[in-house]
Amino acid sequence: MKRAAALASVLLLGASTACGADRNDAGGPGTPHGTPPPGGVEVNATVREWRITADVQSVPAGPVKFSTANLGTIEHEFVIIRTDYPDGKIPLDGATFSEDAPGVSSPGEISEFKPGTVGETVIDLEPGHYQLVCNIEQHYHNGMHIPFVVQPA
Ligand SMILES: [Cu+2]
Repeated sequence: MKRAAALASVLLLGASTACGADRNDAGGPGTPHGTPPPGGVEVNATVREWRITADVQSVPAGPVKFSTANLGTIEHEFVIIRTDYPDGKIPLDGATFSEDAPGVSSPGEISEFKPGTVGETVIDLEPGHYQLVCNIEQHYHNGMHIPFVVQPA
């Protein structure tokens, strides 16, 4: 949402074959990800029906680059939610939850992106409890959420 969303980009999967287990491809041509923000960290995540994964469950506060692959068959989004609600327990308002309800806020997201693509965004995160979710109708209810913690730097 807001300013962070403007930084989000979507890349085609397969255009990033240089990004393998070896993260040592920073800056090379044709390597759209694998480059953490200065002083920050990168989180590699996936979305699909009806599951979200991330390669780390916590990061230090500061700039965090999310690179999220859509491995499903339909569009998904990837929303960073700050909340103290337990994982999966944010109260729904119909088929989604309000991202600015009491006790819920979103410092950023990758808005809906297509199957077979990778979305990216860099977000400056403060210490706290978070969830990484898809808030398309019914997707949170169907299981697209995981807990995420930002530690004091
Ligand atoms: Cu979804």
